[in-house]
Amino acid sequence: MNAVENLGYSLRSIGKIRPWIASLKTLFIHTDFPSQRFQPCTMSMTMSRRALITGITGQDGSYLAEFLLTKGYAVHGLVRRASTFNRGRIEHLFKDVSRDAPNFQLHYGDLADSNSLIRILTIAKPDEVYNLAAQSHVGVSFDTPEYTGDITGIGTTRLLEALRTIGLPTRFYQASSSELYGKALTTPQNEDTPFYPRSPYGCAKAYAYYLTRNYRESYGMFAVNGILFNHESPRRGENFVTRKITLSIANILAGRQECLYLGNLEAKRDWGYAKEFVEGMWMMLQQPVPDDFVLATGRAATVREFLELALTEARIPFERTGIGKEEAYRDTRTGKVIVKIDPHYYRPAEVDFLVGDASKARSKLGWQPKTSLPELVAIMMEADLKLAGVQKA
Ligand code: NAP
Ligand code: G4F
Repeated sequence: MNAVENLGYSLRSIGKIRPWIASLKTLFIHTDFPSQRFQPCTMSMTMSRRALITGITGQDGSYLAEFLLTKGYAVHGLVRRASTFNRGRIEHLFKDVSRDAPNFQLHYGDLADSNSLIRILTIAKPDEVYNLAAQSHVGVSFDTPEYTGDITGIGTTRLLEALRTIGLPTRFYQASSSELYGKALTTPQNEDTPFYPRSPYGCAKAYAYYLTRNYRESYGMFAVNGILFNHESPRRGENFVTRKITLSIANILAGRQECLYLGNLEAKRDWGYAKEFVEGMWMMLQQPVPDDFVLATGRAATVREFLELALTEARIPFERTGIGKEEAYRDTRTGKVIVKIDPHYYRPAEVDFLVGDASKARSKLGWQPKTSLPELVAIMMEADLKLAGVQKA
């Protein structure tokens, strides 16, 4: 059964299990006592726990779905309709779906559509919601500020309000971002560092961050923010800088691409491995009281350093020429220029330097990143070489 057929099956099977869901209704009675709303319902201790992931087709959503399935969760995912296939990262998860006990179901919906959120929450009745869906590209948010605000900001309101309206005692995770710190006022950044967002994306995430806290304080909801620094993987979107670099290098070696065009090489980021970060999201929802946490590696590197690590990993000998917009990287074996600057990729306002302090997550959650930056580059480079069907130079 492929992913599309499976969604059809999932939607049909929901119809079949509806009476069963209705019989569970009393287990999710809304209570006015916040402390009681933090208690998991008795039934879900004996049954598999249920999670809803928005953004399940994205990098983090796909790793989180895998992680929760291995923990025995029934995983529901919100997917939006696209004219092109957008389930490549989760297609492999359909293999083990049993018709009698589906543990992985997708539902059509959109963060722009409140009714779809209410419908999906009513069907899935999740113990935990992970709100990972967003227009997540910082550069693109300058071109689509209103849309980014609608999905990345107001989308969170729609989901929290749907949960409040239905009255589920669900625990809620909001995918907050180190982009909140923007033009960072202190280094390294932790949970107490003031925000200074530098893009429509950062502003939308700031709104969603405060709204999540507001629902926690106003309605006693178990709603938390994970303030995550950049995390990458072979599943990273192809127009984020790390993946753009590893995929382009592989395509250049395969003879499918001449040159890699980049913007600001001096920006510094705290890059971790996405697979390790999704575990931290889950840990935040298992705490006795809701709280916000930073997840980061605590080390920073420039885009240039990432690029040079990737070229070295692909065994391409290189030399740098020119400065500023004229800067270029030449493959010294072939003499060809393989990296150039394209100012098109400069942003109207840049975030120059982010590095996180995750000591609170380490002491309270026991969360710790394990993969070093060179190891991460090697993982991504190897995956993209395999995808392009080439060996190192
Ligand atoms: P991603 O790969 O870009 O995935 C974004 C997901 O959101 C995709 O599944 C996308 O669906 C979905 N989506 C977009 N618009 C939607 C809409 N209107 N309705 C429903 N779904 C929608 O992002 P990611 O890297 O996994 O990041 C996950 C979350 O963490 C995002 O909120 C991001 O802003 C945040 N974050 C990421 C990082 C990082 O370094 N990766 C760091 C901090 C915070 P399609 O597949 O259909 O496009
Ligand atoms: O890879 P990026 O697009 O990631 P950015 O802007 O840091 O945002 C990512 O991390 C955030 C966490 O801090 C998330 F919240 C967000 O959703 C996203 O996942 O750009 C990284 C840096 C920037 O300084 C950018 O100007 O790389 C620089 N850069 C240089 N050339 C480029 C390029 N970025 C992109 N995307 N493409 C380039 O060609």
